[in-house]
Amino acid sequence: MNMDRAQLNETIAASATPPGTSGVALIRLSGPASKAVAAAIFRPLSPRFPAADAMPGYTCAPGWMIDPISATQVPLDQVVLTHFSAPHSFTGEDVYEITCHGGTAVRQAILDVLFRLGVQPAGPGEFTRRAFLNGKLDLAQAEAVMDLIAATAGKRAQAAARQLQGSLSGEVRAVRTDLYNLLARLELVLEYPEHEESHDAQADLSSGLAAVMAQVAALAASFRQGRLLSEGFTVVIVGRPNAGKSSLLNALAGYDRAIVTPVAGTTRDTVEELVDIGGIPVRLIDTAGLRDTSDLVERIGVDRARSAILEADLILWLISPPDDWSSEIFRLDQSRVDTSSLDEELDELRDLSEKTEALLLVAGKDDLAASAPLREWLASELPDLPLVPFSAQTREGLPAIRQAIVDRYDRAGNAQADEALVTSSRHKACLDKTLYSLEAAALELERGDLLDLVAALVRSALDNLAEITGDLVSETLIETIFNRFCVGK
Ligand SMILES: Nc1nc2c(ncn2[C@@H]2O[C@H](COP(=O)(O)OP(=O)(O)OP(=O)(O)O)[C@@H](O)[C@H]2O)c(=O)[nH]1
Ligand SMILES: [Mg+2]
Repeated sequence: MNMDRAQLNETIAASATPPGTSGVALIRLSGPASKAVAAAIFRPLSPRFPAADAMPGYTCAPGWMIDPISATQVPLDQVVLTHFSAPHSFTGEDVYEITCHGGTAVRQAILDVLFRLGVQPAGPGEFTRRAFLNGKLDLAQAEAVMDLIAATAGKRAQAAARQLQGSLSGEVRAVRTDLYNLLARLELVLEYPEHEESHDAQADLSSGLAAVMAQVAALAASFRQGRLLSEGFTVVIVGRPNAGKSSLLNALAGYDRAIVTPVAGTTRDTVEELVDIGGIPVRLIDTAGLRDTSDLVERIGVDRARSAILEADLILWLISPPDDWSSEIFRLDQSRVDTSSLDEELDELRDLSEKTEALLLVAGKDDLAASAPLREWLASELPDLPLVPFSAQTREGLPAIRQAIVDRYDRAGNAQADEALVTSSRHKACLDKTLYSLEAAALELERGDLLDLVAALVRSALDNLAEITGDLVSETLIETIFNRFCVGK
């Protein structure tokens, strides 16, 4: 068996399915030697099926994996081999995918044979990196592949699929074309300042530049919503000890994530859980009940709760009937309600509602008799705050809380299904730099005497945009991006 060393060195393999036991697993082989390697290790099941190196692209064949180096050539596994012929493959190279049985030993035996033949183990993201370097995907699309794999919630997966389809790249390219046109006209004015067209050109250029800036600004603004998909929409549950915060977290998470007890001060540290609510990846954070305390551990917990409030995209403030409002009192005489224990909390809520709109009041333990007067009292004291009654026992109010989370997300933006949504902070930073260069260009253009500088600024904006699609990126940046991938992708 003769195989080219140099070609083998550029040929990679890895398991594309996760470690552990599964029905089947997928091993990918890509590179210039993959045809020779596949032919050496694959025996078609019957003469009806072609040898690996005779398979046309986009076809598959059943057969046995063997170890061509061993004398006995005992079969390792029965597999299905799929071939993608260069350049019509994911990486753009000759690719073979081995669908083998998903046992740890079987998978490892096949990989061992490949590596012993001289194939290199693929690094993280190496298949996608090759796809990018061979022009099969641009950088934003390659990053979308990673997002698709990472997505745990529907809307994030949808946004990644749109990006893979080229929604963001398309918009960026359209903006770049507009900028190239502007640059061409600008250079005409620079070259022939006396040309009659040059006199009207300035106003035209200004309005052209303004239009491009509006497009870039709109894309950058979509990150307000896009960020919520990539980083998770942070919902923080706060309130006094024993209000039922952990019970609310558990109800939203769908299982007993946090400890619930009748002891006030059960939750000390913040408890976090990632859940999918209406397709949105939501980071739910349960916190220690807010109160003054001499307990050192609890005090740190309360500080953490207060910092969590600051990073919340939505605060669920849970307030439940105080323990001393026994149902007996209400049945006998509702006028005996003593709200003084809630005064301080009311002040805090009023303060907070002036600072943020992302606040939803949840009237907890709505199954208790004391809940009706609490709700009435809250509605009269805080008429402008949205209020949802909730009971962890009856689950009443849960759909309304879920809906409030979705509404809050929707209010962050209004991404239509076909619009590009910027979900990556790297893309957002590139757009911000672009906008900064364009704003400076617009200012210079208005002054009108340094048109060279305007052209230079527009060129730098073009470079900033090219970083998004990877038309202009450094080796280091490519390295950083693809190293975040998993092996086998
Ligand atoms: N009746 C009723 N009891 C509830 C409800 N939610 C919670 N409780 C009870 O209230 C007590 C405290 O509940 P938790 O969920 O632990 O309250 P918490 O706000 O997390 O308390 P800390 O962690 O101590 O701040 C427990 O005994 C719960 O069973 C509810 O909707 N109705
Ligand atoms: Mg708790």
